[in-house]
Amino acid sequence: MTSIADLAGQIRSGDRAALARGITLVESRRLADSISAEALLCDLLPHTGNSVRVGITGAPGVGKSTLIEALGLRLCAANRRVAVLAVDPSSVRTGGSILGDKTRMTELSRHANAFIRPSPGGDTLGGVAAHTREAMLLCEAAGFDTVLIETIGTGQSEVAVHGMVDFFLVLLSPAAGDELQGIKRGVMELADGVLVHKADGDLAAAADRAAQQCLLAMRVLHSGEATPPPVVIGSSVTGHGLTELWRLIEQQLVTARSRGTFTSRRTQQAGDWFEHAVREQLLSEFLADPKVKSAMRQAKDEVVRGLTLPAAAARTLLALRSQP
Ligand SMILES: Nc1nc2c(ncn2[C@@H]2O[C@H](COP(=O)(O)OP(=O)(O)OP(=O)(O)O)[C@@H](O)[C@H]2O)c(=O)[nH]1
Ligand SMILES: [Mg+2]
Repeated sequence: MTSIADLAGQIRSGDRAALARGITLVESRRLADSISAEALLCDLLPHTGNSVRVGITGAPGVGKSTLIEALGLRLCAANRRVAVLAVDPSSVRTGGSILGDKTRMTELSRHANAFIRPSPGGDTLGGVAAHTREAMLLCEAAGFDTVLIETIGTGQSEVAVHGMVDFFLVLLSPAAGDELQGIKRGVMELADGVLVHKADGDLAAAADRAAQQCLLAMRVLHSGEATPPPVVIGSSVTGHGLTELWRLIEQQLVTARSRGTFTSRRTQQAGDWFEHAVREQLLSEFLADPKVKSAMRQAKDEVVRGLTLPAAAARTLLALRSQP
């Protein structure tokens, strides 16, 4: 069996099989594995942080995976090392995965400079997202300088992905006029940039119109700021607009670095993840307590029968913590 120190060394040397094993370790729910995973992450922490982290979201079918494949191949051709990860809320429910089942990103997955990891399974979105963040750190330690994270635009998962990336890109389809109403306002507020996708063939004219509409919407949403997040047009089928898109992302990050907001955003994110971890650990330790488990069943029964108020029952339950 490889020791954690050996595994860390192999990951740092860029060994993909070791990286995959490391990610499996951080995703594991076994207690012994979580202790090893923590040791591995601690070992590798000084070697993380050196990548451009980009989150990509949008409604199902808007072309997120196709964009990642097209963009990823261009970046790999330019000698960048690209890791692709996913936070997929549907995997929490069904055990499926947006990257694993639907789109295999066949060409990118074969490229020597790329590493693709489907979404981890898990009980909660918070857990899946935390694992994806840890997988991202391992990828960075393995020398990947670009991390692309795909997530479906449903609301909660965007907030989680926004909380782990430097640039959050929202994809809209050329029918964005209707779509803008469907996509939650909160998601548009999180966007660092918007790509009106599938701007090719018959859809090109509609994409132009959608971009104009979106620009107006972004101006309203960000009326207090000097410049609203940019809106661009592109197609992963023709490749049109993709060079400009990446140039724009890089430019935004250069500006963020010079203003200090790049570092402050990452600092804020790390603090938020810490608080999240405290909450998760408190909750799981509390719920694992046998005393709590049985009291919880009884309290729940009383609540559903209308004998106790939920808040009062919760307070009684929490008071068990301080009892020996
Ligand atoms: N015309 C056109 N079609 C595209 C483009 N990009 C993707 N598509 C098509 O859109 C469909 C969905 O593409 P995906 O990349 O799987 O979309 P997705 O957003 O990853 O989908 P989910 O992961 O299911 O949410 C596929 O049939 C693609 O071929 C594009 O730039 N132009
Ligand atoms: Mg996809």
